[in-house]
Amino acid sequence: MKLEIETPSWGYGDSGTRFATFRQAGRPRDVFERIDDAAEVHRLTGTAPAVALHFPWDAVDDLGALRAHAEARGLRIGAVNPNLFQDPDYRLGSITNPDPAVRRKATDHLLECVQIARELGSTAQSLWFADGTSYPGQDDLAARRARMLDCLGELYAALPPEQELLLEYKPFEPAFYATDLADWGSSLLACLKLGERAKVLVDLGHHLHGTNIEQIVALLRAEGRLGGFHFNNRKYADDDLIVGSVNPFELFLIFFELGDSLPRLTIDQAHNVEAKVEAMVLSVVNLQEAYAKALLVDRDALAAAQAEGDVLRGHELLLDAYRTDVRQDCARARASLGAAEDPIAALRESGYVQRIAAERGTTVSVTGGWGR
Ligand code: RM4
Ligand code: MN
Ligand code: MN
Repeated sequence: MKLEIETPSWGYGDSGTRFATFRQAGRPRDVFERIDDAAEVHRLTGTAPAVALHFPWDAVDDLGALRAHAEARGLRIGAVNPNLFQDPDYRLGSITNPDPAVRRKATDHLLECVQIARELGSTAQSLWFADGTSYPGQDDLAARRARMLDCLGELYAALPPEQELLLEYKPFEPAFYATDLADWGSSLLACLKLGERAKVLVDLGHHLHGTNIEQIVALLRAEGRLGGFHFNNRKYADDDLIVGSVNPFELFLIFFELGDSLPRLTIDQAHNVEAKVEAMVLSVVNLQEAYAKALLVDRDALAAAQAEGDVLRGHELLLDAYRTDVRQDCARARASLGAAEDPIAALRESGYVQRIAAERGTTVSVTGGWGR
């Protein structure tokens, strides 16, 4: 009942692979319609009351009208995500770019997003940088990091007290040799330099294979520096698939490590071929079930087994919770939140998808392109 998930405005828009973008009928034409879709996900699931925004993808002339639109639909604005990866000026990086004029431009965008967040009532800057180099020798790695810390320091100094700074890492893509914030350690060290309101954001698609993500979660949580998540799932790289679709056990273990102190929980998905609203609903339902299962772990028995050094008892206690069918409990929780017992069936019966397809068609938005 307490779970709250932020869904991403960009997850409702068209996205694609390197090879093609398939336009879907009914895809939102602007941020107002993206918010309408987010409201539909919240109506069905009861636990998606916030929508994370991406700028300039979600830029509007009247931020007050945008905020009012969200609030009228029972939503609040979640994290603000500045975009420093599409402007041609950022070809060699944004806040690590060797050219001071480009770094100035990038930092100004970050500062602009602080003001946008203020006006929208958002309490977080969620930062991901595509910065990195593709070849050894392309740039000075230490100098790039120093430039980055400089720009982030200026941003942090401008943050109002209600806003936190979330720093996301990713090992590769689009840079293929050295990403400037490649792992949790690189992000954490930067956060420690910046200040208490700087925290690490863990995106489940941003690790090399074999990385124990739940252990990273435990470590950052213990250090008080776990800022939040970008939930999605992957088989190979940063696939941005539906949460819990490939590795539901990992998702359960992450919630187990979180215990009852939940940080900001955001979905970060790209729906290339699947129905977008339904994909988001399924992700929220999968999050609800993973969390419910984690709440079922008998922590007293677990502590006793661990104290006794009983290797498999603790493991069995986790499996016991994971194997419990929580679907009816979650359905009841949703019903008491005023949402749907079976959100996918309710979505399909509601005619919402057909309605938006008829109203919005497949028109390309004025701005067009990825994430919009
Ligand atoms: C990146 C990263 C960011 C997201 C962009 C669209 O890989 O996950 O969080 O904003 O994709
Ligand atoms: Mn992400
Ligand atoms: Mn990603």
